[in-house]
Amino acid sequence: MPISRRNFLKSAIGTAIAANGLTLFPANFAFADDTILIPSASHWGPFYGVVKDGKLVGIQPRKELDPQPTEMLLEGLLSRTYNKTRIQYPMVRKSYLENLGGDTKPELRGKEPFVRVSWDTALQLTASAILHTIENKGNQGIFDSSYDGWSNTGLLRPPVVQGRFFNLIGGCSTTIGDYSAGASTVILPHIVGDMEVYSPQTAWPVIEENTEVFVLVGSDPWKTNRVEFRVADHQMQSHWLKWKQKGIKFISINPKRTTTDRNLDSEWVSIIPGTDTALFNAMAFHLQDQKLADLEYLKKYTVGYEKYLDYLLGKQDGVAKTPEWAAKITGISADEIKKLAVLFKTKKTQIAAGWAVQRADHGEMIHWSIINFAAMAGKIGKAGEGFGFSWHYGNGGMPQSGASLPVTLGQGFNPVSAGCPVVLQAEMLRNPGKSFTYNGQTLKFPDISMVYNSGNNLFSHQQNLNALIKAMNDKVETYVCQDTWWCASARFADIVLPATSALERIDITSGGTYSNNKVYAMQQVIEPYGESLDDFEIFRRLAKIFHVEDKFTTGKDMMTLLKTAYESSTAAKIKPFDEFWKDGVTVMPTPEKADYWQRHGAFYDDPEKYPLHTPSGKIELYSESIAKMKLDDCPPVPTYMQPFEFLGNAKKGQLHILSPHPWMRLHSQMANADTNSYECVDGRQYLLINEQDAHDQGIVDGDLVELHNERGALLCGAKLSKEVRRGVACLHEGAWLQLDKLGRCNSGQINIITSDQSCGGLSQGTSANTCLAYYKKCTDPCSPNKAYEPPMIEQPTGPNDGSILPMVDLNIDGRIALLHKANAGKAAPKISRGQEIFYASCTMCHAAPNPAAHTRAQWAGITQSMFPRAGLSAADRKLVLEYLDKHAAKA
Ligand SMILES: Nc1nc2c(c(=O)[nH]1)N[C@H]1C(S)=C(S)[C@@H](COP(=O)(O)OP(=O)(O)OC[C@H]3O[C@@H](n4cnc5c(=O)[nH]c(N)nc54)[C@H](O)[C@@H]3O)O[C@H]1N2
Ligand SMILES: Nc1nc2c(c(=O)[nH]1)N[C@H]1C(S)=C(S)[C@@H](COP(=O)(O)OP(=O)(O)OC[C@H]3O[C@@H](n4cnc5c(=O)[nH]c(N)nc54)[C@H](O)[C@@H]3O)O[C@H]1N2
Ligand SMILES: [Mo]
Repeated sequence: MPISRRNFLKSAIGTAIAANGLTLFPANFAFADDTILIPSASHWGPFYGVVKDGKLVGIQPRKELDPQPTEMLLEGLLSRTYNKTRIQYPMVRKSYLENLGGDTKPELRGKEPFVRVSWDTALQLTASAILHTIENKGNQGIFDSSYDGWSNTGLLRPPVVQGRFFNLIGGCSTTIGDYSAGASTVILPHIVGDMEVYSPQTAWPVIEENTEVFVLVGSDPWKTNRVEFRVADHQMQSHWLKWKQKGIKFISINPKRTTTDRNLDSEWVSIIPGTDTALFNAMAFHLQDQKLADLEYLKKYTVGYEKYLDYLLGKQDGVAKTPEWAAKITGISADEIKKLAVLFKTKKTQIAAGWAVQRADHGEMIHWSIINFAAMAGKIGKAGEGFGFSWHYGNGGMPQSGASLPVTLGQGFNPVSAGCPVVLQAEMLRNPGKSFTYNGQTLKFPDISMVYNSGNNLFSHQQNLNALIKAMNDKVETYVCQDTWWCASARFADIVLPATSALERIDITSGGTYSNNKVYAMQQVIEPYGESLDDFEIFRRLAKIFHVEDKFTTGKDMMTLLKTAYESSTAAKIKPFDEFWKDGVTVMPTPEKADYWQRHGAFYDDPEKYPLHTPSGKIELYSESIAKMKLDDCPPVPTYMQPFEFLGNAKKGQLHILSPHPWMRLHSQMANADTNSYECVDGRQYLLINEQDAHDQGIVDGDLVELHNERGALLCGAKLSKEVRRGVACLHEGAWLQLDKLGRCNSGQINIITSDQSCGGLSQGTSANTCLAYYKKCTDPCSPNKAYEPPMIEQPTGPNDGSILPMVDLNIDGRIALLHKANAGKAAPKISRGQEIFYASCTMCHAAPNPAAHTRAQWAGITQSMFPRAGLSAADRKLVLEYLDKHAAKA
């Protein structure tokens, strides 16, 4: 039974125990002589791999660095390493191999067996497909779907090396924009001159000293800080608990109560999903109505107040945005809205919003409406007050060390400029050449016939998976997936290249996303599993086939690259590389003044000297730049617009299904680990559903539930709760896809029912949280969930290792020679040092990999938090800014 096992593990955590082959070691455990400890680091935290006879037998946390290691680190990492879903050998889908160059029957993807082949064969087939695409469509015909997927935490993680390889052979089409905060990263530079979502937050001690009310808007830091894009170390919890003890009042605006709320005793303000913009506008209206708006602040720090007021008062649409108006939309009473507005105005208030609110239809509006409210209340930049959109992420609020981090090989410059917003992949495949808008530009979809995916799980993270599968099968001739496990993205592929897990290779990384105060060694803990190869090595071999190996590696091996990277960072001044490598970590000091840092504080103190990087230098309550774009769905003030699906237009029998990020996984990562099963109901993703809603359909705790709408259907397990709003249910994203014979996802993968309509024409971000579905008790499951089983595999008919090449002469060398000949006349573009550094280091920091994506002023704002994340020295920063200045969009 999952529950009793978890309790058992919890109670036994103080001693070394063995249960079902799983061993936990406490921090001070004394090991026998035949056991070695090898330091490494992961998204889940820093650790020692405990190795005996060359086998990983356990994970020992590093409590001195991470006071609260999660079960994902302690148990999940081990159980997924030797999981039956590891990909052991290169594989090719049967019909693809048998009908090479002919009808490869893409409709059988995910349904037929794979055949084991040798690395040579797999890479020759991959190279041939790349060449075939370039010969027929040019480099733009290849789509790198890897965006900045989560994969592992190393410097040389798959999206980096994949980008680097393709850019050396003429480039490829790529994704545009960001998944996590796609709407806000585009709009906020227009409003406050920074993306805000990836920026440092006011330092923890400043909150402790000053703040009286802390508002969480769709934010659950206890959960989302469990993992980190680099290395989680769970520093935030003790500070937040101190705030609670000190008497800071926490208010949580959310359709569900969260773990954070339980830890902080937050007051729960239950809201109808997708309506927060109406709430903040109504609170702004109330400040105006009660003569509580801070007019002096508005005059000194903002522009556009009059125009925003026109909207609030309903000058154009005849609808005043009163608390009564918002009460009907949000499900929060008018009295409560008024009370909150006055409380936030009269107390020292910090408003912390998460990102799920903007992964929804009209996602561009929500953070903006919070900013306008906070400005009207006169808060932004005052000690402990204002807004912050990254409290829930990367230890937001941790004082900043100011250290520079290791920098190594980057993606380099991509000669192909075509791309596709992350969520519009299926639409792109269906509509080559069709135009779309993005941040005021009109761009065209490329014509794709090959997709290469490494280190991200697109058959998990993309919305409307049925549409994606169809578009892939109709349009994509070859789909290559390079992954470590048999997740759905690998199962649906034609060619599968097994990557080692991060425990089976070397790399380095850093910790404390916003503090940047640690550099970690990722030593190789165990030998590669099966025939898997490092991502770097896979692309090095491909680069060799294409005669660009020297450029790919710069003539250096991994260890030399890592050492050079380390030596470029502040860490090298503290500890020499060899010592660092042995210890596994170098901690860099944080200056005391970092404890006093207030977000937007300099602007508040002296707006003339430290203007925001907006056209006006101030907070733009109304944006002229947005107005000029004339987008129907992105007006120039933060406007509440009815989402395409929400409870306000739901049919009887429908629920609003939210897809929060999972507690016990990192998206789809660890879905195959034992730890995931603790949360599952009968092996499937659980659905958190309101007791009354469950009762209406005769559903009891633990029942199998079917969710369905016009996009698809899935099966999941009911967990009844009072802590989720009526009409709303939560299904964590990231379950692995397994379609049953009725086409329903048997595992509970949310994206079979979500929409791939973007949130709006400005940003084309995802609208994943805008989703209605019918629900019922399921009485006809076809089988248990088989998502976490390996696929069918056939042994090849030739020698056992599959080393025979198919009967077709691929003529790789001849075709590459032709390609080089065709390109011979073209001079290589001259690249400035600033451009080189930008493409090497900055483009992996969530900023658009294109200098024309932002104006000069916006870059000046964005780079203030981008440069520290990229770990650039002062001299390099200057060079990059010079490059960006030259190529930025016109204001
Ligand atoms: N409905 C819904 N959908 C969402 C979201 C939502 O809120 N709701 N959130 C969205 C967001 S914000 C994000 S960031 C995305 C996340 O989407 P992804 O970044 O795709 O998420 P992961 O599941 O972490 O996928 C990482 C993949 O890399 C593989 N991998 C791990 N290590 C290695 C390695 O060393 N080498 C290689 N080659 N592969 C490796 C893993 O097996 C896994 O398949 O999902 C998005 N999708
Ligand atoms: N454990 C864990 N941590 C993670 C991740 C993970 O997969 N697992 N993923 C990481 C990544 S890539 C990202 S992008 C971040 C995501 O960070 P977020 O996007 O902030 O996280 P979510 O869990 O999607 O949503 C946070 C809260 O928003 C609430 N919410 C949803 N819709 C609404 C709404 O309309 N109004 C209001 N007021 N609230 C709403 C949800 O109920 C949830 O409690 O987390 C990161 N951290
Ligand atoms: Mo994300």
